[in-house]
Amino acid sequence: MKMYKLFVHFLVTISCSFSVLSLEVDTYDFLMPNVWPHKDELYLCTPIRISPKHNYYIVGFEPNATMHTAHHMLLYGCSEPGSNDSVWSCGEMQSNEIDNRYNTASPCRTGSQIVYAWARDAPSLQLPEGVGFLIGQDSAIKYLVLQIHYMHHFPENKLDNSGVFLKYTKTPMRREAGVILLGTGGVVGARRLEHMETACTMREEKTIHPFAFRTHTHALGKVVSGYVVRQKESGDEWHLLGKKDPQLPQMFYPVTHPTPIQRGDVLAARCTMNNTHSYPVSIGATNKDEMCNFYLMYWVEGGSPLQQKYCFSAGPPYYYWSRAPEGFNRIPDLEASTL
Ligand SMILES: *[C@@H]1O[C@H](CO)[C@@H](O)[C@H](O)[C@H]1NC(C)=O
Ligand SMILES: *[C@@H]1O[C@H](CO)[C@@H](O)[C@H](O)[C@H]1NC(C)=O
Ligand SMILES: CC(=O)N[C@H]1CO[C@H](CO)[C@@H](O)[C@@H]1O
Repeated sequence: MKMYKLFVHFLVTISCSFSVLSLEVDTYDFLMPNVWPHKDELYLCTPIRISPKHNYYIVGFEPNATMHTAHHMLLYGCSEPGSNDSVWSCGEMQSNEIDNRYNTASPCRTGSQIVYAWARDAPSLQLPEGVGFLIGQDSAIKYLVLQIHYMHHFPENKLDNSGVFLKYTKTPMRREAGVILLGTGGVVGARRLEHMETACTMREEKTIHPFAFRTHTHALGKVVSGYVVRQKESGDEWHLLGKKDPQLPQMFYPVTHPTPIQRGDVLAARCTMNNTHSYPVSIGATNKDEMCNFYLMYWVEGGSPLQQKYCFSAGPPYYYWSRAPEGFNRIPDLEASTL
């Protein structure tokens, strides 16, 4: 018996070290090129172009930043970057203020998707074993763009090169990672507690394995929750994928139920917004507007991720789960809006 255990242990050790050996992982230092954050609340972006002649798989992210400089970092995959500059100002919340130092553009011009998020005081997420983000030749991701939010300006002559060390390999990974973004349009009426909701039935012949989620709103968001809904004769089953207070660091957290999602299942998300203002607030890109986003990160076995990258609804007052074409029942009204 002892021998057997030892043997098993030996086998496991060997196969582990083999997979580590056969997987040649390199590191790319993706860092800000000595930028000077000259004012408060500055978002800066810097790009890298991926060689279009090769496939690469990102298998890990190691933040190289200190929390008193970078408030958050986001890594975007793009088909085209927002600018051809080596650094540009890329706040999600565009203001009308003209920046005299950096040109202003969004992180991506086309094909935007978030592949990594880091926020201060939060642990970094590791991709599960055998999972990689495909970039380059056979991927829509031709560029990676690093966005850093500098909350406070730097003194004169002090430069920053925070960023992320990308762990990547050319060895094909059997599990490809992908992200689907659920979100809404719409308006939150004055002094109103509102539900911004969306849902989409999965139509592709693929099984996706969710492993992480990220929520995003501006100031009015209280709770953001995401579900997979299985519609059965006996009633809808709502399985929670994740739920978060969007005022906490907005990074990827492990999903609550890593249940495989198949064709016919429905993905659904709700943002509970509390508008304490005396005026309505709409979904939009400035800091006076709101957002309602739930990102789901998943892997697929032996194939490409979903072609569907987004699941958006018109939001309130036009769309609610209770009036959705799926004809939902057993909506977890309380659970979806409380932490
Ligand atoms: C970047 O340069 C390329 C090639 O000159 C051009 O096609 C593209 O439009 C430029 N992108 C931006 C955002 O200006
Ligand atoms: C919404 O905001 C009001 C005013 O601050 C507060 O009294 C109320 O408890 C809030 N509701 C929720 C659900 O957060
Ligand atoms: C902020 C931080 O951790 N910076 C480090 C990033 O990595 C380089 C080495 O590549 C260090 O010198 C920095 O101190």
